[in-house]
Amino acid sequence: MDAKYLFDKDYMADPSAHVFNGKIYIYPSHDVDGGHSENDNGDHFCMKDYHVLRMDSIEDKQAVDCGKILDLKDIPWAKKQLWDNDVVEKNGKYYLIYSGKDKSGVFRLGVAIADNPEGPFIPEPDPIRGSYSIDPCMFKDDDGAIYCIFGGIWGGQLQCYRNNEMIENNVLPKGTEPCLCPRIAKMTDDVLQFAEEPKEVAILNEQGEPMLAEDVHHFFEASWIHKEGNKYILTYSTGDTHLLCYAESDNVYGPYTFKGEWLQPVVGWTTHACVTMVDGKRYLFFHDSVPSGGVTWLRSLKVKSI
Ligand code: FUB
Repeated sequence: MDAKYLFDKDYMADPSAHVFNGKIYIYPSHDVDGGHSENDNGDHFCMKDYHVLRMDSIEDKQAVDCGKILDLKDIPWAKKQLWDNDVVEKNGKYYLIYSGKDKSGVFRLGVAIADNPEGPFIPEPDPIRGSYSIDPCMFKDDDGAIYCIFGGIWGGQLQCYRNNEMIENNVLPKGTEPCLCPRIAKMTDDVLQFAEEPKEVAILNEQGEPMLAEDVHHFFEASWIHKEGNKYILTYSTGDTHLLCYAESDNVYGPYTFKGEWLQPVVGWTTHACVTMVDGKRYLFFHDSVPSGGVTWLRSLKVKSI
């Protein structure tokens, strides 16, 4: 399938797509124009709610908006910037994990729960204990274990943490230092907390050496794990080099070895995608800013087969 836009009624981005009950559900960020100028902190991404979109078939011309499923004003701990989210199903309940800034301006991850994939989702009163940064992906392994993979640098604040502790020194690795990599933590049985301290997921280059900060394929944000056979495949964005890459591992915790690029730079600063199997075929759900005329914070959803 060639690339097609999925939803022309509104600006949405950062898709997480899943097949639930035979239908395709897409959980995007809901872009808005909040009047902020573009900066490295990402203040121009000032989203205030989430919607879920549905497709009965991947051949549908457009996805249907099932409506708002969570609003910033209903989340007791969050103050602003509802960024990327993902949903995982367990025992007939649906858990939406999302990133948002708390009242002190620190990104945390929150959980909201629903009885069906179309919500509404009821938020937990507090963020996940020990959570930080952005872009959670909820990966359910074949044995039912659920993992949260997360993290993003610059405005995503990952560089402000070492060994899961917030550090004073907000400095990124440079040049020949290894790049910062995403974090992973297994979730508790009730999917409400981390069951373990998050660990760094190593990404190696094609030579099996740690991916360097200066490498065009360095990790930036938007991690997504899916599994094909026994291989775990990590998709991620390189941010300031604007590529969408993938790396493979035999172990969900990594290390992951770089294998290639899913996408060349799109129109708009960010690139962010998920890989979802639908009817046995692999699809890339992603976004670009073509319909808004290149406005980085007003993005539109797309899908194509890969
Ligand atoms: O949507 C806000 C941020 O932009 C996401 O968290 C990043 O992955 C980038 O797409």
